[in-house]
Amino acid sequence: MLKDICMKKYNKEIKDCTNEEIYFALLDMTKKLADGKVSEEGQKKVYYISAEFLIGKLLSNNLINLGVFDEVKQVLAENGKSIYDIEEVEPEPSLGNGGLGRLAACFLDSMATLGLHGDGIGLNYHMGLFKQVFENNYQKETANPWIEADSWLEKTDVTNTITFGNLKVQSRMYDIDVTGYENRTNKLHLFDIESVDESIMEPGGINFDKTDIAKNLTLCLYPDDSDEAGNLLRIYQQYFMVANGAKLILDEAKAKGSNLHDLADYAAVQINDTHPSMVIPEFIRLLTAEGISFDEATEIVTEVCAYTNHTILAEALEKWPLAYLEKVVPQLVPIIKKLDEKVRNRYKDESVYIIDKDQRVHMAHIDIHYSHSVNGVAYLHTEILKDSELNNFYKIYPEKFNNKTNGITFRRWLLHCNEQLAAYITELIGDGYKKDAEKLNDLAKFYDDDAVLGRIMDIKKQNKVVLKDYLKETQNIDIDENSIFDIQVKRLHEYKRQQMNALWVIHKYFDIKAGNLPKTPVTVIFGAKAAPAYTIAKDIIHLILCLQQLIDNDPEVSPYLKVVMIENYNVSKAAKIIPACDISEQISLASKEASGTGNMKFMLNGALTLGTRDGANVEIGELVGEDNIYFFGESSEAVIDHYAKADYVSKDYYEQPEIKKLVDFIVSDELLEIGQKESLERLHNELIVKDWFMTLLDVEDYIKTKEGVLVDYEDRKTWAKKALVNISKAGFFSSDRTIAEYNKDIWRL
Ligand code: GFP
Repeated sequence: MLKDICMKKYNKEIKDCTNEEIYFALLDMTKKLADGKVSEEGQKKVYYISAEFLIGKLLSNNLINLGVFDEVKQVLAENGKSIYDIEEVEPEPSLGNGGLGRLAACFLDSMATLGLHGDGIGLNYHMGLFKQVFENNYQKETANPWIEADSWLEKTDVTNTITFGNLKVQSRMYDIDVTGYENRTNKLHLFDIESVDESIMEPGGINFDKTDIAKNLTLCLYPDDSDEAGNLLRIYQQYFMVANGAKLILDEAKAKGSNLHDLADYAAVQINDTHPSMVIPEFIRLLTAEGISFDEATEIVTEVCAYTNHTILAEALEKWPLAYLEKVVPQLVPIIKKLDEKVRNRYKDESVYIIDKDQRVHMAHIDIHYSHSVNGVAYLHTEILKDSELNNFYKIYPEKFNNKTNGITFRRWLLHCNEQLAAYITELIGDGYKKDAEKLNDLAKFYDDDAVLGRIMDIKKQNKVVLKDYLKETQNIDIDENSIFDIQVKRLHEYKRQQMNALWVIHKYFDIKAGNLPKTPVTVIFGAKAAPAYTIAKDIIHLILCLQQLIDNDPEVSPYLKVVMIENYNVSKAAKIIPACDISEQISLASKEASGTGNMKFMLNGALTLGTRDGANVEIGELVGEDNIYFFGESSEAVIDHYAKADYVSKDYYEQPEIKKLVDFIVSDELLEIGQKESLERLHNELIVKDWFMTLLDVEDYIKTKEGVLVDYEDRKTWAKKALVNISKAGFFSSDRTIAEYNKDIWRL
């Protein structure tokens, strides 16, 4: 088929085509194959609405799911081409920020794989989040355009006029095929404005006139919200997403025969975090306009909608000033007020009101009152929601609360990113695990098989070489494949505590200087983007980059320790980094990481977790057993207690000489010579006087535990066994399992 397409499109043989030409030919081929797999519409359909879909590059993933990857790879090889070179041609859409968006992408894959009719609804951000570049050891944000004339996006005929206060914009829906693994094809619907204007972006940066909504609405994900215009723009985006989504959902239901009173028999809507929460009042607006009473509309919507909470951080639970909503979506304000009134009539407890005394609208409260399901994303997280964060709601609606521990798609995070390991697993236990991930448990019979353990370590080594070559090529960085790869890749946030890992680096630097040389050198790899307006997060990146430079230039230390900050960490880079990892850093302050999904990707690829008892780490620990994971740090109960009593004083920890030495190194002459004084001093001060996420509380135990991990690595056979235990127990974390649970308990398709 590829041969024919190349002939028809370029009048050339495959061998004579450029990589770009082959990429576009494969794009055509994949779309055709995917279209052939669109299955019958059932009566009921799931709509997963999300501000982010971090889908990553799609070519290889689609080829795998369509069952033609090996064939295509071989045909290309026969023609002197490499699928991996072709992959490089594809631009990566940056339609997400971190775990939240990547989860949405994994879920789309699993819905299609399980044969569920489930589509995604989101926005077509032309510049995505941003592209991170390092300049003077600092993060700089630049635009990240990804849409080409020919891409996965298919222009559809679906258009709407969306009305805000006194502004109207024309929307259009674009579709991306979501191919299931040997199953149906669903759609990701991305809405755009017809009048978007990329030329309003400041050259080389990410700023633009935030008030020019008709031009900027779908330019960027998470535009800077440090001022009113930025907040209003986010509300414009959110309403634009849900207004188009709600219209689509009602149109599709009606086309299938719904009289709207029975909407719940036709549609299940999953609200991913609070960004899409306005879909609830929007549905009510549309249903009442069709003659349905307000009360009945509210009941219908509650039956249709379900809400997923991904965080307990107060700052991340959106609260929009009513005045802002009045400016952007005045048509929703009377509905929101009525919804609030209903709550006030029923409950005395002010903490569950939708509109608070400062006239701010709590979006999550709309979701909880007017959805039939509220779920957390890991066992511990859901328990914390029930017992503390959302306890007042749990007391009212115990039946709504449920847990759905996150998962990852094994197609991308094993079959694609670690072909060798996948092939070896198939050799050992057959390929049943590709459809039923729990079959990985069959690897248990090889725990003590030296030959198998040896192969597992060999494959790891080869993956380390792949990463080494990639870093050399892309960032001109040299790393040693014989060193221990200790990796922390995730969004930059103080609660995820990259700063604590940096303190370990400082500790190790001192240790090596004192002559305590590690048996095996250590390469500490970070990858993280910081939100543009999050100053301390950017200071942490600055510190890491300064440490990288300091150590690189120190011949005493550099043979034993290396720090690497990956530039512009994204899905494609993750696919190269994760299979090469030995130690997976999951070191958030206990209670703060709702689940984590990187932790699952690393274990599946045979890395051992060094982590706190937080999020899904707890479940990983239960599955692999305490011998096969390294836990440290205070428990979530202890941390929650510290917050309740407000008794954590970082200064008290800082005064301990061992800790003081590490923290003060941030403003040492050595680092000030490399870095910016203002930035390093700010971070230093933050750790001493605030340290809201309690770095200094856990740093001592972290260092002690990490040193123990390094010692354990010296016994390679035992290490390999632990790695194999992790791989064999990862089946539970397949997003196929998660999606099956959503369907059974919430959507009921
Ligand atoms: C958020 C939470 C994570 C969680 C994901 C998906 O991700 O703990 O695993 O959502 O539920 F914080 P980030 O966007 O912070 O990575």
